[in-house]
Amino acid sequence: MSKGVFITLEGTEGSGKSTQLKTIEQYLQQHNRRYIKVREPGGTPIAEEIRNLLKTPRKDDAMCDTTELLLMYAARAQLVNTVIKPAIEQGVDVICDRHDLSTVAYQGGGRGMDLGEIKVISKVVLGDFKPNLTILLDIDPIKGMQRAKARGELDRFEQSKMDFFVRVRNTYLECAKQDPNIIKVVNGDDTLDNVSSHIRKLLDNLYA
Ligand code: T5A
Repeated sequence: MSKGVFITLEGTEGSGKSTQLKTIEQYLQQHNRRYIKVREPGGTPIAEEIRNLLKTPRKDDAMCDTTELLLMYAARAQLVNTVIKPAIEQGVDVICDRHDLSTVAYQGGGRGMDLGEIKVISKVVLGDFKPNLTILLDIDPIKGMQRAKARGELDRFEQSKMDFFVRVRNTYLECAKQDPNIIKVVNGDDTLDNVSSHIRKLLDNLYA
């Protein structure tokens, strides 16, 4: 039996990842692929509890950067080992809303944590496991945050200052330059139809 394909969606807040996840689902349904969809941080009961810890702002105990980093990887270890890898082994495709590249962009670029140290932890958690395709939805973070704000209350990350999101975006784009075979940049500021059609072309190439 052939293995499943691992597709990840990345981008700053409001870039349209959740929206475009539906495009990928439709594509996989039309092509009779078996698939599951998950999100990071989260995707299992334990990892969803960690997600709550990570996203909830609290005044009594501000989370330090190292805790944030290690919680991201704790959630990822749980999801990858108990859900993603078993699915892929059984020939089921996996669509994941955010994955390891988010840590490089947010904790590395955004928080300014040491990228070499992040790589070491990533290696411990993931080994050589990586996506077959990463779709990076790129948008000016000012526009992305306007979309996110229109949805209502902001979480702990969304309360960050704009220069944080600018660093996150720049790190994403730098990573895409370094790994152009896997990370494909899509303009997230285009019309919904154009973004979807770009993603469908990327999927045509992936499954060709
Ligand atoms: N994080 C995560 C880290 O710091 N390190 C890590 O390792 C990981 C894994 C997760 C947070 O955790 C951080 C990053 C995040 O801050 P989350 O709730 O999962 O939190 O946050 P996001 O993934 O950023 O989710 P968002 O919902 O904010 O962004 P999306 O999914 O990219 O945006 P989406 O699709 O919900 O769209 C937002 C709005 O824009 C509209 C949609 O209808 C929606 O209203 N929209 C468009 N409007 C016009 N034109 C388009 N092309 C549009 N596309 C979408």
